[in-house]
Amino acid sequence: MSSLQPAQLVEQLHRGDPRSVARAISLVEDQSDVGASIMQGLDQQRLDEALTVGITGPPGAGKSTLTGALIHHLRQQKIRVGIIAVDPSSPLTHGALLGDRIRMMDHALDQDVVVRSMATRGRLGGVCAAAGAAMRIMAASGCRVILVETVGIGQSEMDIASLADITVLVLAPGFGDEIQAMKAGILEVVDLLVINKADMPGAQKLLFDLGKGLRASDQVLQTCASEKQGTADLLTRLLSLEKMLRQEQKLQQRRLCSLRQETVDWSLELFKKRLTALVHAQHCTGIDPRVAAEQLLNRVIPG
Ligand SMILES: Nc1nc2c(ncn2[C@@H]2O[C@H](COP(=O)(O)OP(=O)(O)O)[C@@H](O)[C@H]2O)c(=O)[nH]1
Ligand SMILES: [Mg+2]
Repeated sequence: MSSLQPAQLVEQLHRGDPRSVARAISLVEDQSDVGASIMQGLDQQRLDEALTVGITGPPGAGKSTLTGALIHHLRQQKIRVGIIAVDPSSPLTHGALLGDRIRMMDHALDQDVVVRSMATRGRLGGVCAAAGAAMRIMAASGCRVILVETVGIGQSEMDIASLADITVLVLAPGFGDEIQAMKAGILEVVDLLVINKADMPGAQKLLFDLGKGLRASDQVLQTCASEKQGTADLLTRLLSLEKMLRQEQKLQQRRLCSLRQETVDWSLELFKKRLTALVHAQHCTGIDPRVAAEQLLNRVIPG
């Protein structure tokens, strides 16, 4: 497999071969030149047709369970689905967060459920860049819907989730502190708010507490993901939102915006690598680092 030419790899992933999908994503993550040429060879029509959905929210709110339910409904409709789980906190849980649940739900042998975990090892910017590529690779492999689960409610997790076409925020009763910490600004980039664990006491109070942060146009949905209650409705809403965004040309705008953001992320990633090498190769004795940085940057991007 390692000796495979980019064109062959692209051909195999276009046929839906899961190993080629995994390999292509790894090559992009490793910032290899092969990765870059793979990205240029992807079937544009499939990229256009796919829908990406970012699912974010505090740990324990039920994102993975909800993702599992969505996979179930999508597979019932014979729709091929991709799942990307981004875990910013710990490389140790690599693959475990979502993988366990997927296995539990018997999708492990299903060739039309493509799963990928991405651990950040403290470099969220890098994952941000690679996550977009992973979404496109899955789309090119025939995934009609790609779900991206991010753990956490910080700005960086939101950045990743909002690379997707549609962003869903999952909350649950009992997460009052997280919600207080998160409120400012985050609801603005969310398309759909899901109050999960609607079977638990406090769901109504949560809705009430959120009230002030919500706009009249905000879509709020209550689910009980563990019982797959309300989750088919969530899928219906996602697909009708997609339809609306396409009709109003808004999907195109969102994608353009995401591509720009990814370009910034990639530039920073590649820049950092080259810059570090350059600085270490220089004999800059006695210059204040702040001044040295300014001089160096002026050579690349005059301010
Ligand atoms: N009561 C109840 N529990 C749920 C529901 N959805 C998920 N859970 C449970 O909540 C816990 C955390 O769910 P998980 O999907 O791993 O959350 P994540 O960290 O956001 O991905 C698990 O024990 C789930 O079984 C729900 O709708 N109702
Ligand atoms: Mg999870």
